[in-house]
Formats: sequence, C-alpha cells, structure tokens
Amino acid sequence: MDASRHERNGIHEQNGDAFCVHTPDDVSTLEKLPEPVLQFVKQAVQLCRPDKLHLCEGSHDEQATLLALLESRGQIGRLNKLNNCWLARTDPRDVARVEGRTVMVTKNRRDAVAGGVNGTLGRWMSEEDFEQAKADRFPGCMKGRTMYIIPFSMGPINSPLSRLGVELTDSPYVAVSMRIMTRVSPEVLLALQHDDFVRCLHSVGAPCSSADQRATWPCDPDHTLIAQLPESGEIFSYGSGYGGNSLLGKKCFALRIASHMAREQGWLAEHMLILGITNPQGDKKYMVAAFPSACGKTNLAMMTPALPGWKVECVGDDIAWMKFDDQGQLRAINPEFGFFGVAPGTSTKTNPVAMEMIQRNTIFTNVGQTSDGGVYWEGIEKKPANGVTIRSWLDKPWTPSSGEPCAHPNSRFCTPLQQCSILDPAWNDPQGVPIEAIIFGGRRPQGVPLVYEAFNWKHGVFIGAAMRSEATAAAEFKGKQIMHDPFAMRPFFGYNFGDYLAHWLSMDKHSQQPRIYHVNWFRKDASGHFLWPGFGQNVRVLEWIFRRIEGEAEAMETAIGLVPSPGSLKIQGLGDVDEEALFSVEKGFWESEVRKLRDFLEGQVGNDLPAEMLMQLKQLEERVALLP
Ligand code: OXD
Ligand code: MN
Repeated sequence: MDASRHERNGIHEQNGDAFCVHTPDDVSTLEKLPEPVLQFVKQAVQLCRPDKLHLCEGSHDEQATLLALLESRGQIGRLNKLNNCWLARTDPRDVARVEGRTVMVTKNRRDAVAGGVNGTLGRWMSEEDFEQAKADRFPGCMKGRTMYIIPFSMGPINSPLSRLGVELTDSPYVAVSMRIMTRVSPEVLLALQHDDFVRCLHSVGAPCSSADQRATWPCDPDHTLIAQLPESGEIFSYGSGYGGNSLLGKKCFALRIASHMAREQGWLAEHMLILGITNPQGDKKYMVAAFPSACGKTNLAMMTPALPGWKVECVGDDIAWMKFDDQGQLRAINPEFGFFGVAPGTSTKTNPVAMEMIQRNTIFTNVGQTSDGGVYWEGIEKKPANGVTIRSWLDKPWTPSSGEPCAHPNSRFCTPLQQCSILDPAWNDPQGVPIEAIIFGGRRPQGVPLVYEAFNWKHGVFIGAAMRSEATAAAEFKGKQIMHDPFAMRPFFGYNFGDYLAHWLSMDKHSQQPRIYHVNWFRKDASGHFLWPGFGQNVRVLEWIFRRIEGEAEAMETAIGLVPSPGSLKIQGLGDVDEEALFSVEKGFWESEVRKLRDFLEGQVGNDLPAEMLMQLKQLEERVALLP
C-alpha cells in the first residue's frame, strides 16, 4: 500500500510524543481503566493517534449524545414517524461483509484453514504479512477523530458462559450500534479488573482534520482488512464501518475468535438462533437452528405459530454459545444483546413481532425512507399513504417502477433484544437454556425434503458438514448459486474445519445429546412455486420435532435420514400440500449432491477430514446407490 496515503489526507506523523491525547477528559478516562485495558488503549493510541478519547458507559444519555453528534454531522437522520429511530446510509461501496478481505492470522496455516486451502472455508494470513498489512493501515489512521473505548460483555455479565471484550473504534456509528448489540456498562469495566478480554481495534480508515469530520460515510474500501488473531485474542478491522466488518462483538468475536476458544475450552460457538417452544399442554423445549445468512433465522426465532395453543419465544436470532453441563445437558446462551436483522422481506405477514419491535430505539441502515419519516423496503407490504413519496437507500427519489431496489438487499435494523415482545423469560439466565434439538437448514429449491432427522449424533454432524444453500446478499456474492455452507459457518470458522468436525464428533461422549434435524422451507415444484407455505406454518415442523423428542411421532427411514411417516406431520387445514413432493428423495438428485459433497470435502478439507466423516459419506453413497 501507498505509505504516504495518510499524508495525502493532510496528516503529518509527528515523531516522539507517543501518547498524544491529553485533554483533562482524556486523563480522567484513562484513570478509570483497569490496568490491562489501559495498556491496550495506550498502545492503540500510540499507533492510531486519535485526537480524543471517549470511554463508553452505555447510558441512555450517552447514546442520545452520540446520536445527536451523528445527526449534526449528517451521518444519520431522524425518522420522525417512529420513536427515537434513525437512518444511516453507507457509502455504496461499504454495504456487506467482505469475506475476500477477512483473514485468520495464526502461526501455522493448518491451524486456521482446512486442507491448506485458502478459499471458501476461510483465509489465512501469516503473522509477517499481517504485521506489514497492519503497518500499512493503522499508523495515524484515527487522526482528527475520537477513539471510543467500548467495554462490552458477550452474554450475561458474570455468567460462566460469557466472555468480555473491549472495542476501540473511531466510528460513533459503531459505538451506538455496539451499545445495542452488546452489553456495555460500568459493570463490565468492573468485571474487566478480574477477567481476560478480547482486544478489538477498529478504524474506518479515513483520518481527517478535526474540523472536517463530515464525510457522510467514512471508509476505505480499497484497503479494507478484517483480521482475527485467535491465538492472542485480538481483532483488527480497518476500512469498513458497516455490520459484521465493524461491530466486532458479532461475527469476528462471537463466532471466529469464540469458536477457537470454544474448541480449546470444550464448548461450541455457533451461527444459530435459540428459541423456546411450548405446546398447548404447557410443556416447553428449547431448540437451536443454524441457517446461512439471510435464510430466515430472525423470522423463525420470532415465529407466530399458525397452530392454536403453541407458543414460540425468542432467546436469540443469530449466535449461540453452548456447553454440556455436569449432568450432560447441552445449555445455550445468546451472547448478543440486540438484533441486527435483514430488513427486506420483513413485514407484518412474515414477522409481525419484528415489525412491532422496530418502531422505537432502532438504527436502520440502507433502507428506503418515506417522506413522512418512515421506512420502506422490498416486501414490507405496506403501501405508503396518499401523497407520501419515497427515497431509496441511495437517497434518490424512488417508485416501484424505478428499476432498482428501494432498500439495499443487505439493509438492516439494529434493535435492542428487550424490545422483542416474545423474548423468552430465560433470555438472560447465566446458566443458559437446555437444548433438546439442533436444526440445520438452507435455501434449497430442489431435491431436499422439508424435514429429516439424523440417525444419530455422528450422522447429524455429517448433515451439518453437508449443508448447502443459495448465496445471499449478506456478503459480497452475486447471483443465486448454491454454495457449500457447512454448519452455516463457512465465513465464520475460527480454526481448521477438519478440527471443527472432530470437535463436534467428540461431543458424542455426553449423556444427553440433542437430536439433530435438517429442514428446508424453500423446496419448489416444477413450475417454480414453493411447496411449503413457510413462516408461521413452520411450527408444524417444530411440532413434529417436539413429538419426536417425546417419542410420540412416527418416522420412516430414507437414504438421507428419517422423514415423517405419512400422516405424522400435521398438515390438516393447510389446503393443497403435496406431501409426496415435499418428502421425496430422488436418486438422480442425491447422486449429484453426494458427488458435489465428496468433491468439496476432498478439495477443501483433504487430509484434515476426520475418518468418521469419510465413513458417513461412503455410507450415504451406498444408501443412495440402492435408491430405485
Ligand atoms: C449476519 C450474517 O449479519 O450472517 O447475521 O451475515
Ligand atoms: Mn448471521
């Protein structure tokens, strides 16, 4: 990279004067920090040279002040129709996670990527290359800006399942978003006196003069880099201000760094929603479900069941941290404190609970705006009132005939967890909730049945490894190609996927493994129509799973797993549902599926693939060969 780039931005590095912030505010900030945090901040200040420091306490007043600051800079606008809601529009080059610029940095390549392959299951960067990349980007990168110091907890403070972090960022948008998405409070600072923490450094990569902070969305897309260093518990993110690239508690910490920690410490950090489901008799079970990004995790986590008497309650919609307890029961917490949900497609029909909760205290990013101060996106299914006009996420006048989307497909709402009207009573329980079913799924228009159950734990791990799904807009991919996305973790593995599989397989030793399922709401008929109505009707599938766990629902064996016996899934009242087409397991489709899976596992995981997985693959091939 061009070393004089920051100079071109009007910044001249001063030698000496290593610790450059020295207003009275800054000094009192530093006095409040526990020693290890202080050392972290000092080093980052020395490197990034911000003009000022701000220690975030997470209070309501602080949030209001930062939102007002962003508004005064033109970086967000108030949505007058809603209550304390805001709209940010990013630079159109900074709209999604950038997987191509996201790397794991470890001493040995094999510890980060399976089969030594830099590609779909993660990217590795050597420590030397990372040091160079860091030196090319971070020196002086916060000139003219304030560094926000954000102490945060992932999970209930003081839960044995939780972990702490400190994010240093020069983006007030990130500071207000982190305060929604994670627990930020003086209590965290106290806990930091005793506990270790993950060190997260983030810069938008646009140093400036203090007088000119008005670029509406500062970023440096040409030099974006998101680096995780799991061996030292560090994250360095440069150049992007949006989503998982910059809210470092989410994908970078709670999945990449945490999955590495989890392997060392005997737990699991997974890309899964957590829900509680109660039957009409009042019996309750908790389930987790892993779907790739933008496949409806948020909708499932907040489902309004279409079956009378059933209730779904939400613990989390994106990430689960899980551990088997002393009794051999898997327990899960949601490490997050908010929802960062995809807006397009959210409506009172698809997710009435989300529609209600985003009416207040919500930061929207890259959605459309109505002239009466509301929000708009594809699939919102609410016509604006007469005379109301719409501006798109690009801030251009928009009508349905504009020929381009009103909202960016990866536009989001960022909303506090506690605003969810069906938040589970145990959402903040430090012990976590007991998990009885693990559900994998994807967007599969062809060939994959509505639901099937694994024969046993090892087969279930294989089903997770075999997940494939249509690409979505959450990352930089284009089009609708079907991608391998094992465990919905493809972009989020914190270590070698072969070792990840071995770690999952090792959980076989616990006494009460949850059952494992695969679901697909998206199968289509020959004319391209969905075979299953989805949304609230998905409770029928959860109901079948519930009864399977109770030993009350019938299933029959197929080549790929156990599907509901005829009449076992409750479809009464649904009208025309073609059960045959929903559950058929066709030889031609599965032969091709198994071939792709073998190519993928051999090509991407190679010698790192546990022998048990090869055995599962061989057994599946044999069962498929026997299909008529
Ligand atoms: C997300 C994602 O933002 O998976 O949750 O991309
Ligand atoms: Mn996600």
